[in-house]
Amino acid sequence: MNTATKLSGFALGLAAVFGAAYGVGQVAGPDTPAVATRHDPTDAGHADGDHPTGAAPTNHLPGGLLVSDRGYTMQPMTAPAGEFAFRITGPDGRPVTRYDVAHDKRMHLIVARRDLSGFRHVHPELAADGTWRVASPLAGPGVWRAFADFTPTGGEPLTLGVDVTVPGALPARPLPAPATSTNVDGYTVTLTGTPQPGRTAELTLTVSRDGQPVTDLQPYLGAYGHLVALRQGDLAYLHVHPDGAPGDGRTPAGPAATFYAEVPSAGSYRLYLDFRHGDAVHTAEFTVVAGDPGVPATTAPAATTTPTADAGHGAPGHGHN
Ligand SMILES: [Cu+2]
Repeated sequence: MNTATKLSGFALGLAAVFGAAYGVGQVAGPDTPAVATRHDPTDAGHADGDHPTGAAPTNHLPGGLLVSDRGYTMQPMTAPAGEFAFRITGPDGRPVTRYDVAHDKRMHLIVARRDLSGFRHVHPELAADGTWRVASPLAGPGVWRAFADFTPTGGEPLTLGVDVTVPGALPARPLPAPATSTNVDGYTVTLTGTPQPGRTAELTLTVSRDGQPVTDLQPYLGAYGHLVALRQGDLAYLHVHPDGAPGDGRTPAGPAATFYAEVPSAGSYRLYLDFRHGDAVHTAEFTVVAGDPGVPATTAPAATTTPTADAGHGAPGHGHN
């Protein structure tokens, strides 16, 4: 019963990701590498001549949008209740068992619901057969996006994403309004700086508690903070790099942590700052809007279908009516 439910959820997830490839997901179980065998990395539909055969065909995309990229495929596995399991298969079709350490870990698993709620960042354990397992971070029903952020030994850093459905009612949860201050676990975190489409922007997050700056942040994943950004609409996953590292002689342990972020387009993003203090990891979340919110992220379809509809569409998220 549980297995059947999970299989169903897996197929639904693939349908959302692949659209036309739904048939593949429908017949494939999590243990069947059907996706890998249907997606030769060298032929990924790039007839436009942009990429020589065999070169990384999807380098221009933000991370996390693909379940299979450059020959590597993320495959959720059936798992006991309360556990989340997956594996990564490599260009040879076999599970990858060797990974480089990046940000202190060999695998970063990030999950969020499609509505950008429920963010978790966890670190699974690798079994000898290439299966990654972790206590399930999927906190309740909904369609979740699970991102595997890793570097296969001998390969480039990669973030793959897959949809996973947890059955049950999903209450509508609109994206929280943009804000520059938020509270979490008794801490107040403020954000200065705004992401800019197509270029690097400096973002500084400042942590205080009870009105006092926190100056004894604890290192977490090799930094005084770890920042992930997800784009509303498709959950593109953005790496955000910290400025400085603990022990480098110039990076203070708070109250501020600085990051350099480049977002690929105008639009709304949810930022998730993980920081460690009091021997616990806390996550502060912010909604930010990059660029002119009145400009649709994708202008071409609107322009061709509603050529005179430019006026009166200044509201965010409304390309046309
Ligand atoms: Cu991590």
